[in-house]
Amino acid sequence: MDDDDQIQLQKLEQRTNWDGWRIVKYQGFWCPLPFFRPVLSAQKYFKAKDSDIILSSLPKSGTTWLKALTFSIANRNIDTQSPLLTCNPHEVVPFLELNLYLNQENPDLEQTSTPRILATHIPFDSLPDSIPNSGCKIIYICRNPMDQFISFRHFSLDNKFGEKDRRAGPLELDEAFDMFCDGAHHYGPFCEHMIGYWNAHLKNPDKVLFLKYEDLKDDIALHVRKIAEFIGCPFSLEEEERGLVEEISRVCSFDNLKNLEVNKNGYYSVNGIVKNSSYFRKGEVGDWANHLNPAMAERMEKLIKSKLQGTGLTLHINT
Ligand code: PAP
Repeated sequence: MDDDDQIQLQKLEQRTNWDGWRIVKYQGFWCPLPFFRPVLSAQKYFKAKDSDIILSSLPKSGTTWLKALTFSIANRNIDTQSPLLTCNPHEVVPFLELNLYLNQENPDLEQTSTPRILATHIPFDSLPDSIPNSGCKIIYICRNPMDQFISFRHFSLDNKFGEKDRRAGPLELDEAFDMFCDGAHHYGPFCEHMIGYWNAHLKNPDKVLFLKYEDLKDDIALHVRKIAEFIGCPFSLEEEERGLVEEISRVCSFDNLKNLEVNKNGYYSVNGIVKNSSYFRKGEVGDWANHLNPAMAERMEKLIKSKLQGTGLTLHINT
């Protein structure tokens, strides 16, 4: 981080997230401190190409699944040659701020094969300018915030992920939920994150595809076709007839990915070591009900209702 960035950081509000990570409020969102400098670098240096596909999400909203699907759809390689059989989807589709810009200020991304499929958790309004301003495509996925919160809680507590950056022990569930509802969490506030991409989708649906985890769970084949059309490579009649849509859906399914050797016993490096298995916990809709009480759910429902009022965005929160 150069001196200007240091000075900027010193002026920003900081808090400790419920999991012990420091988070810093930057451009209206809570950026995990270890990714602050990488976010600045990505904003400064990343040059999107018209052919790029950017996958965006809040953590634990279906990113891993979306990476596997988009990679398979764009490359049509789901046979024995697919890298997904031997690599975690996060290795196949890197994040801007968590991988590419983490250790390098301005990495050379020119050699990456086309289309470049890259991911980020950065909110729409804070994306590097070249993303909204180029012809590249953005695919956003969101999820019931209660499931997302519970998923993140398991992930963060089960892993040594970012241990060196944790400044405190984790808070109890109810205190953590309070912070989450207040929007103080990784890349939060969650409603604003979703609304940013939702408005961008409404403004330009050919540029931003807006997906919901629960809808993919409900009908994956429909969404595989939708993603293919959106990125400009719809399935041909021949591909449809040989069952490619179903095969991509199967290869990228929770059960298939979870049971691959690499995802059972492998590790992924992102500001620390993460067990690949922790990206495949339950993969269900509505697991929040096993952890949050009805009063918490009611609070969340009210919050979402008031925040999303007038936006036209609805979430699957009662399933
Ligand atoms: P990330 O943001 O850290 O990459 P992300 O992939 O968005 O995480 O979220 C992980 C969640 O997606 C986990 O949910 P859970 O904790 O409620 O189980 C994980 O199980 C789920 N998941 C991962 N892969 C798939 C898949 N192929 N199909 C459905 N759900 C999946």
